[in-house]
Amino acid sequence: MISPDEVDGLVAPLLAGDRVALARGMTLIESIHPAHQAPATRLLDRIMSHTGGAKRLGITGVPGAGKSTFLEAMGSYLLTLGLKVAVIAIDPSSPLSGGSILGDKTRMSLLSRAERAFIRPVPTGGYLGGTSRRTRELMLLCEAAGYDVVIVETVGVGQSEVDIAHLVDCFLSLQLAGAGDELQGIKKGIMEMADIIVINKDDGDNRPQVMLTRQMYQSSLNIMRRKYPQWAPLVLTCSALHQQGIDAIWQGIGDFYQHMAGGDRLAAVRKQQHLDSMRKQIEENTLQALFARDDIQDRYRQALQQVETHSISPRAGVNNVTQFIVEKLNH
Ligand SMILES: Nc1nc2c(ncn2[C@@H]2O[C@H](COP(=O)(O)OP(=O)(O)OP(=O)(O)O)[C@@H](O)[C@H]2O)c(=O)[nH]1
Ligand SMILES: [Mg+2]
Repeated sequence: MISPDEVDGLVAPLLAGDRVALARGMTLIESIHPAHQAPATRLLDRIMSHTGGAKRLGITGVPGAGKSTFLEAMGSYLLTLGLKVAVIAIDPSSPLSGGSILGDKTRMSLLSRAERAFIRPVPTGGYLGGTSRRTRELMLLCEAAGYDVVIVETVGVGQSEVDIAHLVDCFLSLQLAGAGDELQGIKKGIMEMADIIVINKDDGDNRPQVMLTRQMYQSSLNIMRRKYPQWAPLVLTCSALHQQGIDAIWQGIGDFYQHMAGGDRLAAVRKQQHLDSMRKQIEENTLQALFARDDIQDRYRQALQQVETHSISPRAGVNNVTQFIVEKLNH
Protein backbone atom coordinates (compact mmCIF):
# COMPACT_ATOMS: atom_id res chain seq x y z
CA MET A 1 0.00 0.00 0.00
CA ILE A 2 1.29 3.43 -0.90
CA SER A 3 0.21 6.24 1.38
CA PRO A 4 -0.83 9.66 0.07
CA ASP A 5 2.24 11.06 1.85
CA GLU A 6 4.50 8.75 -0.10
CA VAL A 7 2.88 9.85 -3.34
CA ASP A 8 3.30 13.48 -2.39
CA GLY A 9 6.94 12.79 -1.54
CA LEU A 10 7.43 11.59 -5.09
CA VAL A 11 6.13 14.78 -6.68
CA ALA A 12 8.95 17.24 -5.94
CA PRO A 13 11.82 15.00 -7.08
CA LEU A 14 9.84 13.95 -10.13
CA LEU A 15 9.25 17.55 -11.13
CA ALA A 16 12.96 18.21 -10.57
CA GLY A 17 13.74 15.50 -13.10
CA ASP A 18 14.90 12.79 -10.72
CA ARG A 19 15.06 9.55 -12.70
CA VAL A 20 14.38 7.27 -9.78
CA ALA A 21 11.26 9.21 -8.86
CA LEU A 22 10.14 9.13 -12.50
CA ALA A 23 10.65 5.38 -12.73
CA ARG A 24 8.78 4.84 -9.45
CA GLY A 25 5.95 7.04 -10.64
CA MET A 26 5.73 5.05 -13.85
CA THR A 27 5.61 1.77 -11.99
CA LEU A 28 2.76 3.12 -9.91
CA ILE A 29 0.88 4.26 -13.03
CA GLU A 30 1.35 0.88 -14.67
CA SER A 31 0.21 -1.11 -11.67
CA ILE A 32 -3.08 -2.93 -12.01
CA HIS A 33 -3.23 -3.59 -8.26
CA PRO A 34 -6.52 -2.16 -6.93
CA ALA A 35 -4.71 -0.52 -3.98
CA HIS A 36 -2.50 1.44 -6.38
CA GLN A 37 -5.30 3.07 -8.35
CA ALA A 38 -6.05 5.90 -5.93
CA PRO A 39 -2.37 6.79 -5.35
CA ALA A 40 -1.78 6.74 -9.12
CA THR A 41 -4.69 9.11 -9.65
CA ARG A 42 -3.36 11.36 -6.92
CA LEU A 43 0.07 11.45 -8.53
CA LEU A 44 -1.41 12.40 -11.89
CA ASP A 45 -3.51 15.14 -10.33
CA ARG A 46 -0.45 16.58 -8.64
CA ILE A 47 1.67 16.74 -11.79
CA MET A 48 -1.02 17.70 -14.29
CA SER A 49 -0.33 21.43 -14.24
CA HIS A 50 3.30 20.72 -15.15
CA THR A 51 2.53 18.81 -18.32
CA GLY A 52 2.17 19.82 -21.95
CA GLY A 53 5.64 21.22 -22.48
CA ALA A 54 7.09 18.45 -24.62
CA LYS A 55 6.95 17.67 -28.28
CA ARG A 56 4.98 14.43 -28.47
CA LEU A 57 6.15 12.26 -31.30
CA GLY A 58 4.92 8.86 -32.38
CA ILE A 59 6.88 6.44 -34.48
CA THR A 60 5.76 3.17 -36.00
CA GLY A 61 7.11 0.75 -38.53
CA VAL A 62 7.05 -2.93 -39.34
CA PRO A 63 9.49 -5.21 -37.50
CA GLY A 64 12.93 -4.60 -38.98
CA ALA A 65 12.08 -1.17 -40.40
CA GLY A 66 14.77 0.24 -38.14
CA LYS A 67 12.74 1.87 -35.37
CA SER A 68 15.25 1.14 -32.62
CA THR A 69 18.17 2.22 -34.79
CA PHE A 70 16.27 5.36 -35.78
CA LEU A 71 15.46 6.20 -32.16
CA GLU A 72 19.12 5.85 -31.26
CA ALA A 73 20.09 8.16 -34.14
CA MET A 74 17.34 10.71 -33.55
CA GLY A 75 17.75 10.57 -29.78
CA SER A 76 21.49 11.08 -29.97
CA TYR A 77 21.00 13.99 -32.34
CA LEU A 78 18.52 15.61 -29.97
CA LEU A 79 20.98 15.18 -27.11
CA THR A 80 23.58 17.09 -29.10
CA LEU A 81 21.04 19.91 -29.37
CA GLY A 82 20.93 19.95 -25.58
CA LEU A 83 17.44 18.45 -25.36
CA LYS A 84 16.14 15.85 -22.92
CA VAL A 85 14.58 12.85 -24.65
CA ALA A 86 12.22 10.19 -23.34
CA VAL A 87 11.28 7.09 -25.30
CA ILE A 88 8.24 5.01 -24.42
CA ALA A 89 8.53 1.78 -26.35
CA ILE A 90 5.31 -0.20 -26.58
CA ASP A 91 5.86 -3.80 -27.49
CA PRO A 92 2.62 -5.65 -28.15
CA SER A 93 4.45 -8.87 -28.94
CA SER A 94 6.43 -9.17 -25.76
CA PRO A 95 5.05 -10.38 -22.48
CA LEU A 96 6.67 -9.12 -19.28
CA SER A 97 10.04 -10.68 -19.98
CA GLY A 98 10.31 -8.54 -23.11
CA GLY A 99 12.04 -10.41 -25.89
CA SER A 100 13.32 -7.46 -27.87
CA ILE A 101 14.17 -5.22 -24.97
CA LEU A 102 17.58 -6.77 -24.50
CA GLY A 103 18.25 -6.22 -28.19
CA ASP A 104 17.17 -2.62 -27.83
CA LYS A 105 19.73 -2.09 -25.08
CA THR A 106 22.41 -2.67 -27.67
CA ARG A 107 20.63 -0.90 -30.52
CA MET A 108 19.98 2.08 -28.30
CA SER A 109 23.20 1.83 -26.32
CA LEU A 110 23.97 5.52 -26.37
CA LEU A 111 20.46 6.54 -25.43
CA SER A 112 20.15 3.97 -22.69
CA ARG A 113 23.32 5.29 -21.05
CA ALA A 114 22.74 9.01 -21.54
CA GLU A 115 21.95 11.10 -18.51
CA ARG A 116 19.43 13.24 -20.41
CA ALA A 117 17.62 10.33 -22.00
CA PHE A 118 15.07 7.96 -20.50
CA ILE A 119 13.83 4.77 -22.12
CA ARG A 120 10.77 2.96 -20.83
CA PRO A 121 9.59 -0.30 -22.37
CA VAL A 122 5.88 -0.92 -22.00
CA PRO A 123 5.06 -4.60 -22.32
CA THR A 124 1.46 -5.16 -23.22
CA GLY A 125 1.47 -8.94 -23.13
CA GLY A 126 -0.95 -9.06 -26.01
CA TYR A 127 -3.54 -7.11 -24.06
CA LEU A 128 -3.93 -3.85 -25.93
CA GLY A 129 -6.93 -2.46 -24.10
CA GLY A 130 -5.76 0.02 -21.50
CA THR A 131 -2.32 0.41 -23.06
CA SER A 132 -3.27 3.73 -24.63
CA ARG A 133 -4.39 5.19 -21.37
CA ARG A 134 -1.27 4.08 -19.53
CA THR A 135 0.97 5.27 -22.34
CA ARG A 136 -0.67 8.68 -22.23
CA GLU A 137 -0.12 8.84 -18.49
CA LEU A 138 3.53 7.79 -18.80
CA MET A 139 3.95 10.52 -21.39
CA LEU A 140 2.51 13.07 -18.97
CA LEU A 141 4.96 11.96 -16.27
CA CYS A 142 7.87 12.44 -18.68
CA GLU A 143 6.65 15.92 -19.49
CA ALA A 144 6.35 16.79 -15.83
CA ALA A 145 9.91 15.52 -15.34
CA GLY A 146 11.10 18.07 -17.88
CA TYR A 147 11.69 16.00 -21.01
CA ASP A 148 11.61 18.19 -24.11
CA VAL A 149 10.76 15.43 -26.54
CA VAL A 150 8.72 12.34 -25.73
CA ILE A 151 8.72 9.66 -28.39
CA VAL A 152 6.21 6.83 -28.30
CA GLU A 153 7.31 3.88 -30.38
CA THR A 154 5.35 0.86 -31.46
CA VAL A 155 5.50 -1.81 -34.06
CA GLY A 156 3.30 -1.02 -37.02
CA VAL A 157 0.59 -3.58 -36.81
CA GLY A 158 -3.11 -2.88 -36.79
CA GLN A 159 -4.77 -1.19 -33.91
CA SER A 160 -1.62 -0.21 -32.01
CA GLU A 161 -0.77 2.17 -34.82
CA VAL A 162 -4.17 3.78 -34.76
CA ASP A 163 -4.00 4.13 -30.97
CA ILE A 164 -0.63 5.82 -31.03
CA ALA A 165 -1.80 8.39 -33.57
CA HIS A 166 -4.32 9.61 -31.00
CA LEU A 167 -1.66 10.04 -28.33
CA VAL A 168 0.86 12.22 -30.08
CA ASP A 169 1.19 15.53 -31.91
CA CYS A 170 3.33 14.37 -34.78
CA PHE A 171 3.08 10.87 -36.16
CA LEU A 172 6.04 9.48 -38.09
CA SER A 173 5.66 6.36 -40.14
CA LEU A 174 8.94 4.59 -40.76
CA GLN A 175 8.91 2.69 -44.05
CA LEU A 176 11.20 0.55 -46.10
CA ALA A 177 11.80 0.75 -49.81
CA GLY A 178 9.89 -1.95 -51.61
CA ALA A 179 9.14 -3.29 -55.01
CA GLY A 180 6.15 -1.85 -56.85
CA ASP A 181 3.76 -4.62 -55.94
CA GLU A 182 4.59 -4.30 -52.26
CA LEU A 183 3.73 -0.65 -52.46
CA GLN A 184 0.33 -1.59 -53.84
CA GLY A 185 -0.25 -2.69 -50.31
CA ILE A 186 0.42 0.76 -48.87
CA LYS A 187 -2.06 0.97 -46.11
CA LYS A 188 -4.26 3.88 -46.91
CA GLY A 189 -5.31 4.35 -43.33
CA ILE A 190 -1.75 4.68 -42.09
CA MET A 191 -0.89 7.06 -44.88
CA GLU A 192 -3.81 9.22 -43.89
CA MET A 193 -2.67 9.29 -40.27
CA ALA A 194 1.00 10.00 -40.86
CA ASP A 195 2.28 13.55 -40.61
CA ILE A 196 5.72 12.57 -41.83
CA ILE A 197 6.68 9.45 -43.77
CA VAL A 198 10.32 8.44 -43.41
CA ILE A 199 11.85 5.87 -45.71
CA ASN A 200 14.77 4.36 -43.85
CA LYS A 201 17.89 2.53 -45.01
CA ASP A 202 18.68 5.14 -47.63
CA ASP A 203 22.24 3.90 -47.98
CA GLY A 204 24.44 1.68 -50.16
CA ASP A 205 22.69 -0.36 -52.84
CA ASN A 206 19.32 0.62 -51.43
CA ARG A 207 19.47 4.21 -52.58
CA PRO A 208 17.90 3.98 -56.07
CA GLN A 209 15.05 1.88 -54.70
CA VAL A 210 14.53 4.34 -51.86
CA MET A 211 14.31 7.19 -54.34
CA LEU A 212 11.65 5.36 -56.36
CA THR A 213 9.72 4.48 -53.24
CA ARG A 214 9.82 8.07 -52.11
CA GLN A 215 8.31 9.19 -55.40
CA MET A 216 5.59 6.58 -55.14
CA TYR A 217 4.67 7.67 -51.64
CA GLN A 218 4.69 11.27 -52.71
CA SER A 219 2.35 10.67 -55.60
CA SER A 220 -0.02 8.52 -53.55
CA LEU A 221 -0.13 11.22 -50.91
CA ASN A 222 -1.11 13.78 -53.50
CA ILE A 223 -4.38 12.00 -54.12
CA MET A 224 -5.20 11.22 -50.51
CA ARG A 225 -7.45 13.00 -48.12
CA ARG A 226 -5.43 15.11 -45.73
CA LYS A 227 -5.49 14.87 -41.98
CA TYR A 228 -5.00 18.63 -41.66
CA PRO A 229 -6.05 20.69 -44.67
CA GLN A 230 -2.98 22.90 -44.65
CA TRP A 231 -0.36 20.28 -43.84
CA ALA A 232 0.93 18.21 -46.73
CA PRO A 233 2.63 15.20 -45.10
CA LEU A 234 6.35 15.12 -45.79
CA VAL A 235 8.09 12.18 -47.38
CA LEU A 236 11.69 12.11 -46.21
CA THR A 237 14.48 9.55 -46.28
CA CYS A 238 17.29 8.71 -43.91
CA SER A 239 19.90 6.20 -42.99
CA ALA A 240 19.37 5.55 -39.32
CA LEU A 241 22.37 3.24 -39.33
CA HIS A 242 24.72 5.92 -40.64
CA GLN A 243 22.89 8.73 -38.86
CA GLN A 244 22.22 10.56 -42.11
CA GLY A 245 19.15 12.64 -42.83
CA ILE A 246 18.22 12.86 -39.17
CA ASP A 247 18.68 16.62 -39.00
CA ALA A 248 16.36 17.10 -41.98
CA ILE A 249 13.70 15.00 -40.25
CA TRP A 250 14.01 17.10 -37.12
CA GLN A 251 13.66 20.17 -39.33
CA GLY A 252 10.51 18.64 -40.83
CA ILE A 253 9.14 18.05 -37.35
CA GLY A 254 9.89 21.69 -36.56
CA ASP A 255 7.97 22.77 -39.66
CA PHE A 256 5.05 20.64 -38.57
CA TYR A 257 4.98 22.30 -35.15
CA GLN A 258 5.23 25.71 -36.70
CA HIS A 259 2.26 24.87 -38.86
CA MET A 260 0.30 23.53 -35.91
CA ALA A 261 1.04 26.57 -33.78
CA GLY A 262 -0.97 28.69 -36.20
CA GLY A 263 -4.46 29.34 -34.87
CA ASP A 264 -3.70 27.17 -31.83
CA ARG A 265 -4.32 24.05 -33.86
CA LEU A 266 -2.04 21.99 -31.63
CA ALA A 267 -3.87 23.01 -28.48
CA ALA A 268 -7.17 22.07 -30.12
CA VAL A 269 -5.87 18.67 -31.23
CA ARG A 270 -4.47 17.87 -27.79
CA LYS A 271 -7.68 18.90 -26.08
CA GLN A 272 -9.70 16.70 -28.41
CA GLN A 273 -7.36 13.76 -27.77
CA HIS A 274 -7.78 14.15 -24.02
CA LEU A 275 -11.54 14.39 -24.22
CA ASP A 276 -11.82 11.47 -26.64
CA SER A 277 -9.69 9.24 -24.47
CA MET A 278 -11.69 10.17 -21.39
CA ARG A 279 -14.97 9.42 -23.12
CA LYS A 280 -13.65 6.11 -24.38
CA GLN A 281 -12.53 5.09 -20.92
CA ILE A 282 -15.81 6.07 -19.32
CA GLU A 283 -17.60 3.97 -21.91
CA GLU A 284 -15.31 1.02 -21.30
CA ASN A 285 -15.59 1.27 -17.53
CA THR A 286 -19.35 1.62 -17.70
CA LEU A 287 -19.65 -1.44 -19.90
CA GLN A 288 -17.44 -3.41 -17.58
CA ALA A 289 -19.43 -2.38 -14.55
CA LEU A 290 -22.71 -3.27 -16.22
CA PHE A 291 -21.56 -6.63 -17.48
CA ALA A 292 -20.13 -7.50 -14.09
CA ARG A 293 -23.73 -7.65 -12.79
CA ASP A 294 -25.20 -11.12 -12.61
CA ASP A 295 -28.70 -10.11 -13.72
CA ILE A 296 -27.38 -8.39 -16.82
CA GLN A 297 -25.04 -11.27 -17.58
CA ASP A 298 -27.99 -13.69 -17.34
CA ARG A 299 -30.13 -11.62 -19.64
CA TYR A 300 -27.27 -11.28 -22.09
CA ARG A 301 -26.61 -15.03 -22.19
CA GLN A 302 -30.29 -15.68 -22.63
CA ALA A 303 -30.40 -13.35 -25.63
CA LEU A 304 -27.28 -14.96 -27.11
CA GLN A 305 -28.84 -18.35 -26.82
CA GLN A 306 -32.12 -17.22 -28.38
CA VAL A 307 -30.27 -15.70 -31.31
CA GLU A 308 -28.13 -18.79 -31.72
CA THR A 309 -31.20 -21.00 -31.97
CA HIS A 310 -32.88 -18.51 -34.32
CA SER A 311 -35.80 -18.05 -31.99
CA ILE A 312 -35.31 -14.27 -32.12
CA SER A 313 -33.48 -11.94 -34.48
CA PRO A 314 -30.20 -10.28 -33.47
CA ARG A 315 -32.06 -6.99 -33.49
CA ALA A 316 -34.56 -8.31 -30.97
CA GLY A 317 -31.63 -9.64 -28.91
CA VAL A 318 -30.09 -6.18 -28.81
CA ASN A 319 -33.41 -4.60 -27.87
CA ASN A 320 -34.11 -7.12 -25.12
CA VAL A 321 -30.78 -6.64 -23.42
CA THR A 322 -30.71 -2.87 -23.85
CA GLN A 323 -34.23 -2.45 -22.52
CA PHE A 324 -33.42 -4.64 -19.56
CA ILE A 325 -30.35 -2.52 -18.75
CA VAL A 326 -32.26 0.73 -19.09
CA GLU A 327 -35.03 -0.55 -16.81
CA LYS A 328 -32.48 -1.60 -14.19
CA LEU A 329 -30.78 1.78 -14.34
CA ASN A 330 -34.08 3.59 -13.90
CA HIS A 331 -34.85 1.74 -10.71
N1 LIG B 1 21.46 -0.56 -44.06
C1 LIG B 1 20.74 -0.12 -43.04
N2 LIG B 1 20.34 -0.98 -42.09
C2 LIG B 1 19.61 -0.51 -41.08
C3 LIG B 1 19.24 0.86 -40.97
N3 LIG B 1 18.49 1.03 -39.86
C4 LIG B 1 18.40 -0.17 -39.28
N4 LIG B 1 19.07 -1.11 -40.01
C5 LIG B 1 19.20 -2.53 -39.69
O1 LIG B 1 17.94 -3.16 -39.79
C6 LIG B 1 17.80 -4.16 -38.78
C7 LIG B 1 16.55 -3.88 -37.94
O2 LIG B 1 16.72 -2.66 -37.26
P1 LIG B 1 15.98 -2.34 -35.89
O3 LIG B 1 16.35 -0.96 -35.49
O4 LIG B 1 16.18 -3.42 -34.91
O5 LIG B 1 14.46 -2.41 -36.40
P2 LIG B 1 13.11 -2.31 -35.53
O6 LIG B 1 12.13 -1.62 -36.40
O7 LIG B 1 13.39 -1.72 -34.21
O8 LIG B 1 12.70 -3.82 -35.40
P3 LIG B 1 11.77 -4.51 -34.27
O9 LIG B 1 12.25 -4.01 -32.94
O10 LIG B 1 11.98 -5.95 -34.47
O11 LIG B 1 10.36 -4.09 -34.57
C8 LIG B 1 19.07 -4.12 -37.96
O12 LIG B 1 19.92 -5.12 -38.43
C9 LIG B 1 19.65 -2.75 -38.26
O13 LIG B 1 21.05 -2.71 -38.16
C10 LIG B 1 19.71 1.75 -42.00
O14 LIG B 1 19.47 2.95 -42.00
N5 LIG B 1 20.44 1.20 -43.00
MG1 LIG C 1 13.08 -2.40 -32.26
